[in-house]
Amino acid sequence: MSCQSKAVKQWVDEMIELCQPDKVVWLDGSEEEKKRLEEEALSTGEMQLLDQEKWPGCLYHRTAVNDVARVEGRTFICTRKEEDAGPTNHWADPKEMYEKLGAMYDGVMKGRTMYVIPYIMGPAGSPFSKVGVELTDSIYVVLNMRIMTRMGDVAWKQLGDSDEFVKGLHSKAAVDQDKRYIVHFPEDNTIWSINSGYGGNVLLGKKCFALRIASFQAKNEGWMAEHMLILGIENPEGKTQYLTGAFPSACGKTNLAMLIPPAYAEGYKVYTVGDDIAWMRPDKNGENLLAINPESGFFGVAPGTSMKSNPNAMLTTKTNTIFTNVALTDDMQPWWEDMGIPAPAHLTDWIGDDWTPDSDKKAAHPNSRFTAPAGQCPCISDQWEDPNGVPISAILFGGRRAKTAPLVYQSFDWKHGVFVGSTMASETTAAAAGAVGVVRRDPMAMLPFCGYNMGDYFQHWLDMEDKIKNLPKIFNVNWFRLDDNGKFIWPGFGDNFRVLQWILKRCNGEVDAVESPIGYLPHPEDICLDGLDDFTTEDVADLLSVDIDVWEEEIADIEEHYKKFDRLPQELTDQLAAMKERFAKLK
Ligand code: GTP
Ligand code: SPV
Ligand code: MN
Repeated sequence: MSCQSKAVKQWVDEMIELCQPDKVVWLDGSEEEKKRLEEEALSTGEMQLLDQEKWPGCLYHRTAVNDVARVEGRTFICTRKEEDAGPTNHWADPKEMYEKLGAMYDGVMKGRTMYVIPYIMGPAGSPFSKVGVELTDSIYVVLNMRIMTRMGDVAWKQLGDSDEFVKGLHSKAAVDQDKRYIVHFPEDNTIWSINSGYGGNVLLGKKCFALRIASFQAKNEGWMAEHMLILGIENPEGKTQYLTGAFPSACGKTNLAMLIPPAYAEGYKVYTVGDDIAWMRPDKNGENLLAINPESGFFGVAPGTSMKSNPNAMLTTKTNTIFTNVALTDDMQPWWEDMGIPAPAHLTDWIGDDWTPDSDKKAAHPNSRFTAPAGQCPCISDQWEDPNGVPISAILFGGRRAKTAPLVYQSFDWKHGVFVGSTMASETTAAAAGAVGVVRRDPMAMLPFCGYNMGDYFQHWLDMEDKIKNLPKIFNVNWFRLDDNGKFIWPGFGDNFRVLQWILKRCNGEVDAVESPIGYLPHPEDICLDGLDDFTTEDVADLLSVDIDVWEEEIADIEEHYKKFDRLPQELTDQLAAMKERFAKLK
């Protein structure tokens, strides 16, 4: 099967004329093709082979030192009208942007090969799924897209002769950070990316398509594209319930999606459906909200991943995985901080320099990543490729909050849940360029990923209420409260199951809760602590405390936050006023 779409062929011809590659390769997704590309990337030094006995099929790659994370300041949403991108997105006139970048793409692939990558976001044949084509001059991108998406002939088959596909153009160009642009034209289903070779900037199926373009499509078509993990929890009776969670980048989605329940929870199993992105839509009868994972791999944060913190991720990455910007041992094994393996006497760090344990720099970049096939995950759900998706019982919001947010609370209802999501905040991480550890409001973890006006996005969330009979319950979680010494209070990771269990009990009407001004809180004794030796119900009570003075500041900050939006739904302003009143009553 090759490309049957006239629209694809015509567009590829135009882009060839623009970029002037020496060679054009249409990819089919076969094993033979993969081998050929790997060999080429190894021969040029673009990739390195890891120890094939210990890490079969695994490759290593370093990006340019200036190119290690998404660049939100250089990410644009180019709608015809500026107000449709909204005040929280960078906007430029599409005509001007096409001209400006067109000049940069002019002849950029001279002396290079252009790879044509057809791919599907979503399982083949699913009514949720959508086709994209990415043109790139990077073999690294091809090999990653091969893991992260259903790539090759399967996508031409899905597309047929249709002209409905997302056009993605990528060139590393000179990897010049001053000329780096990640640009979306939602009204044209088009993405142009230039001067980067890193993750979310260049794997165009991921954040660019599956969130920015897809969120725009979803709003127009009545569904949701969200920055969410999806997991299933099977109880000892064999019943499985699913939940999704939106946490900002590097705030624990991959870890939660793969958690192993503590020993006390015998008979419970947690299954991963997705670790980063969820596409959700009501079923035909409007009974349930169904979710799929549009990706087929994990592009996960390496540092901190160990057999202790996330054994499922460690086992997933033992074979057929690409490691980017981690450190290398002298015998060609990947290494990163908190991998659970003591640092060897000598490493080559992510920059390519010599590194010893007394060095004051990190050996692996804090945003170094693994790209691993989802199917290799020991706890992958047997529903993960279900074309119809899985029904969602609960939606979690969360982030890194040192003080304010309690361990968990439940929203009063859907509208209040949308309010909770719209006010989400987190301390920034290394996943995006810029300062780390600054509190930033990141509604629904979508601020960097919404392809249209955020006010309209909130309205879209509010509108979903009438389309779903069994609405998922909405919760907020925070694994990251700190004690006075700056240490995490909550053990986190597998022990987060204790919180998930309370959440499911709430969904099933099996436990009551305490009403507070911010939502329903658990009775501290309803968070099971079996097997947690150093942790008492008083400690839980402490983690669940809602400090009135801190929340007064929080309310003032939310008021400032809301001023940033030009199309904020009245409903959310009303929700804020109602919360303020609930606090006032306590005084
Ligand atoms: P993206 O891939 O950027 O979207 O990140 P993510 O949301 O999938 O985050 P991930 O699970 O990779 O976790 C990021 C960091 O948070 C890692 O360093 C983890 O070790 C740490 N982390 C995850 N869960 C917990 C937790 O429950 N407690 C604590 N203290 N840290 C956690
Ligand atoms: C994130 O930053 O949320 C990621 C990594 O998942 S990237 O693909 O670079 O966006
Ligand atoms: Mn992410």
